[in-house]
Amino acid sequence: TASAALPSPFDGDPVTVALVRQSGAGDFFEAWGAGAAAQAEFANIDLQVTDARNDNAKQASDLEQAIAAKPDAIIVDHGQTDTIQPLITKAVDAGIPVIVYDLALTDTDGVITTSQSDASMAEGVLKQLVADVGQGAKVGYVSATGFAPLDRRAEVWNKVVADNDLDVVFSTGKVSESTATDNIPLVDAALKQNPDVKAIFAPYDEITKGAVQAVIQNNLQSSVKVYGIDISNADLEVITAEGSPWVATSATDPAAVGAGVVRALALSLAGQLDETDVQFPAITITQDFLAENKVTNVKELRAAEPSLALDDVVVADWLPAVSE
Ligand code: SR1
Repeated sequence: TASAALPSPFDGDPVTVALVRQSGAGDFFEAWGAGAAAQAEFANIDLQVTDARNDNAKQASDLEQAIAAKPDAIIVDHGQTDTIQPLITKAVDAGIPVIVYDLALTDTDGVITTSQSDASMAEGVLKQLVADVGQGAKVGYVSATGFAPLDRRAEVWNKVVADNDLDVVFSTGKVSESTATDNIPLVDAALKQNPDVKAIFAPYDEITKGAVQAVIQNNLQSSVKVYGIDISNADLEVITAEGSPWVATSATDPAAVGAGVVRALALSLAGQLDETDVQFPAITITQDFLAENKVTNVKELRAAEPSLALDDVVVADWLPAVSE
């Protein structure tokens, strides 16, 4: 229940919001969607969700249909600039408020943009990588291009590689509806060619899990460390397993971020959002921190790191952070 009465336009019939997603698959996206739904329910928002399952043409057609339905607002979660930008412009021209999460736009006029602090996430975990394996070490990179957060993390990676003379002996990776499984054979092949690699940067937890599995099946877990991004219960199980090569990750609580995106939209519709770009801060989590604090799941991590709740980010008396 709200501690303060909801302001207009949330004080009458439910506010209709279309959430147009590129994909809802995987730990991060499932938790993000649940957080968005919980915050929407709190704010009297009727959230109508479409999931394109990584089919960019379908996401474009989902967005076309959302615009035609004239909702009170649209949230676009991830997407390809080429296919989505023209439709964002169309929605703005039609007077529909639009907020995007993790989407690179060429024209942000009239749009609220949101993301995690991707640069600091990558910096946090790569600082640990360089401290662990040293300058000039042989390293591997597993990611994909064309996804805004991965492209932002790649910029940091390229700089860290150059600044520390890291020897990148392989670059591979893909995003799909089965990202973890699909990356295992890619990293497996790369490791068979380069068994002397010292570290792998795999900056998306589904990809990280695939990389970890490939390291283990090549029996390289004592010589290859893996650095990831994101966190979930399944990830924590992998990181905290005895002898796991996944030694550090930078993360938000994805449910808190999904909720935060809905709050940013709600504040904007109420005329109370002062910014047009909202960044959700992340933390870097090491295997040692988890062991010291006896953290084995997200609930325990939230207790150990209360800042993950984002309960001071885009909030109001009438709109506290609600992600469960
Ligand atoms: C395919 S892009 C995957 C990333 O987007 C989210 O924001 C998560 O952090 C994930 O790593």
